[in-house]
Amino acid sequence: MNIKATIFKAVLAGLLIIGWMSTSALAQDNTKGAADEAYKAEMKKDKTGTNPLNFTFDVRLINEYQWLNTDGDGYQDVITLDYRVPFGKNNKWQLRIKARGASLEADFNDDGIDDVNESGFGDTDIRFMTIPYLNPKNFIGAAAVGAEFFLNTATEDALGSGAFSVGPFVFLGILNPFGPGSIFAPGYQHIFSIDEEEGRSRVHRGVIDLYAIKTFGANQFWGYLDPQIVLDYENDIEFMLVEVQVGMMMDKLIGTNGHSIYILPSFGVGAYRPYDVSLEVAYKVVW
Ligand SMILES: [Ca+2]
Repeated sequence: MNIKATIFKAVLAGLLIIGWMSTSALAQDNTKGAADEAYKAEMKKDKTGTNPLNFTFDVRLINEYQWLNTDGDGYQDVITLDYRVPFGKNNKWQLRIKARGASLEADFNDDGIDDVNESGFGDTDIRFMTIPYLNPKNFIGAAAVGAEFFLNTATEDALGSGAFSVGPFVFLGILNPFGPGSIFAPGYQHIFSIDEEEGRSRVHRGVIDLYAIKTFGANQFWGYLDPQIVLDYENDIEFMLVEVQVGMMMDKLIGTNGHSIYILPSFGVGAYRPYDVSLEVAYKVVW
């Protein structure tokens, strides 16, 4: 059995179902408006920046340190500036920009000599997203779609993909599956390059994302689990990344409005994992 073909068909079927839901959502019942308003009011109080359906102004400064899956020693430190802004009529759209600086040091063949030792700017991602379907009363409360553009901005070959890629994506929002303040958001993103630098590989991969979040204490604390299955169609390999995040609002400690911090360990699974473990810390401001 070809697992990738099966997954691809399942994703296509999912997209068709979402399309059908979006259309049928046009035939709204009278109570839907009230439920939508209640949900939106609830989201307005949430400054954790953890609900992917909640379009806020949002800036994050993130530092991630990765212990790479190389035969010899390999480390990468990535600093990311992540900025999100709602736009369009009724703020129906969200724009997210991620710009990176990276420092990479790796001995691929374990001869004690670094094969790469570079630092500079990394690639930049720009993502557009909207929520064509929202019905908080239903089991599947929302469906989001969008596209991410991966720009080839790295100043050193080792720090980027060497390609311009596009990644359309879709995810569902199952609201409050583990009690109030929780969301399960399974999604799929299909990423492919449309232009590569000479000598660089094509990019063609899929990412199955299984994001599950719960907030506690009236949106003061949160924890999430985000397993991601990466299907590299170009190289015919798979691996998995499992992210775990715990975070807390800082407002009551330092008298701010919408400031928070989090820590995010991530674990690579499978022979082709890019890193064994990574540790991310971030400061975030939501308004
Ligand atoms: Ca080496």
